[in-house]
Amino acid sequence: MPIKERLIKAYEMMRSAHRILLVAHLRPDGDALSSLAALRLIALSLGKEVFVFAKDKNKELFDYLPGFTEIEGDYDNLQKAGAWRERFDLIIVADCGSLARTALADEIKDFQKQGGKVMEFDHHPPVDDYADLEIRYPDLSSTSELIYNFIVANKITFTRELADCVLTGILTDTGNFLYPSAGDATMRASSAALEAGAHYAKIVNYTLHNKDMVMIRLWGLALERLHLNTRYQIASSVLTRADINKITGVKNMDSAAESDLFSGLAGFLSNVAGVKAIMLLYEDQQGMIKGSLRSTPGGFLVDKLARALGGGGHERAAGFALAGKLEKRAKSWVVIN
Ligand SMILES: [Mn+2]
Repeated sequence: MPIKERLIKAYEMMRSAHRILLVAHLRPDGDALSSLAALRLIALSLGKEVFVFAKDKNKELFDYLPGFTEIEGDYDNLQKAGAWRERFDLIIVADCGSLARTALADEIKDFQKQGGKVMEFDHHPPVDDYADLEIRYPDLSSTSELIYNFIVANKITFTRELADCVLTGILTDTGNFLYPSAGDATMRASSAALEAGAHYAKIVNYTLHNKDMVMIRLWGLALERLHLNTRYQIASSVLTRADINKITGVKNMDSAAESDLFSGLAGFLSNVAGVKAIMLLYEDQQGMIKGSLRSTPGGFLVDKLARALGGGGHERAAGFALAGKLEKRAKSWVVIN
């Protein structure tokens, strides 16, 4: 089904629902919160009852988003009000590659068994196939950009409040337009948001200052290890599983959260001047080495290199996985089997 048809179908599903539960991934980032805030406004404008949930929401970050205080972060409060199937007839999951990351996997499966419908808006690569209507576009910068497409396809009035949501999500997931994921369509969506009156200064202030301590420490170590291969003009860095476990203090970080974290870091590293590309290697929890490749402005395209290493992706942002471990030698890091 082409994207436009899917987006129109999604709006029809929202219109025919009465009580909608909106869910994003746990510890929601700006894109997840913005997507929820926008979908909530749209559902309310259709006269629906809405409940919004994202486990462990940070109560301070992005608190200017419309309806921010209506986003419930406490699992117990979500459960309090009784049987799900009676309370909701549609669940919309946003910005969440895996069902587990909703923190509601059992509840959602149960809800579907009882005839409830689930819809998904996302830009992550697929993990679980569960939604009755899946709207997944990994080419887009953010779920918020997808929501913008949803607004346009259904001729929903693009209010200033919706514009704030769309711009916040895009800026969060593109590192303020710095990552290669910010394509032409992203820029057009952002300019539409600005034209609709989005509060640019306020939003940028938030999206620039949203890095938590764990992220900054990981970035710090990656920067410290940044190494230049003068022959190929590639800057690279490595993070071992031991580094990641030590800094995050989490033994089993879920793979979607981890891939968000490292794609942000790879995007940030792609701002290094004077090199053609960057490569970030880290050990994942399955004993594989994940590689993220990003081309720098004016650098070379990285999709072919990724494919040569058994991976894939886009011209400016690609990746691969290798079996093995990272080991430190006297002068450099090597991949061993
Ligand atoms: Mn996102």
